[in-house]
Amino acid sequence: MVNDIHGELRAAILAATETHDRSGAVAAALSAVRKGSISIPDLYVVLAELLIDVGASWQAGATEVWREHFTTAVVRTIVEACHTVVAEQAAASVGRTVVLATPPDEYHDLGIRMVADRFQLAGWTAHLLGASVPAAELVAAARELHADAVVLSASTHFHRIGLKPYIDQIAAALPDVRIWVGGAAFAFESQDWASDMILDPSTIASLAGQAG
Ligand code: B12
Repeated sequence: MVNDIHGELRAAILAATETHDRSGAVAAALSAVRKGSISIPDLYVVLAELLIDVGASWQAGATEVWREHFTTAVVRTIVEACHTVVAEQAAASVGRTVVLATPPDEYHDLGIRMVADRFQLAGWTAHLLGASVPAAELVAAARELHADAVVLSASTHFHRIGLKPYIDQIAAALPDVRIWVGGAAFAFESQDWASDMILDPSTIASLAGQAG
């Protein structure tokens, strides 16, 4: 039943993007969330899977690059349109603050945008800095915003490797701040990483005791 609803919503969003109907895609997603047919985290799983499929289709030469970009842009609009619902549905404050970003030159930022909402829903104060943030800027933000945790995302092998020296700088400057990582680059290769540093999104609701 739940999978039917997810499948129907995915088909509606896909049909709208195929006819270049951004407003229709946003309306389908928001109405499902507002009706309670799907939770925000589950909507984000549907959107992520849709983008992975569109990316695979582009890689196979079946989808032109502009269509992949267009779908990404529509998904971004849906996620931003969910902001008021996220604020309404957020749990009571757990008194913890997280700063989220991607490291320099890592421009895949939709995943970390979704993760920021999952922290907010779990009662955290979540400050998303966005993509390609230099270490010194991240440290300055974490200090000023009194962060208990820094959460970073990498989507490519290249940026996962670059995260190591980046994290070393952040950890040296912020020894009391918890650092977690995640993203598509960790899905298949993470053996060089301490397992308690790689964050499983399904555990976000129970993390407050592990930071700060
Ligand atoms: C959209 C996209 C782009 C867009 C990004 C737009 C943007 N602002 O985000 C653009 C066009 C800019 C782009 C560029 C490139 N891309 Co690209 N891109 C994609 C695509 C199609 C979708 C990515 C996406 O948004 N997915 C949806 C989001 C929601 O999923 P996600 O990021 O995985 O996040 C989910 C989870 O991973 C998790 N998550 C994410 N971060 C974190 C962090 C934590 C802590 C936790 C707990 C969880 C978590 O939460 C999300 C929800 O479930 C993928 C295809 C794919 N298979 O993923 C390729 C892909 C990621 N790109 C790839 C590549 C190679 C590139 C380029 C190098 C291409 C090029 N030759 O120019 C450049 C690099 C740009 C750069 N310097 O960063 C490769 C990476 C291969 C690899 N493993 O190294 C992929 C996999 C395509 C492929 N099959 O080759 N890309």
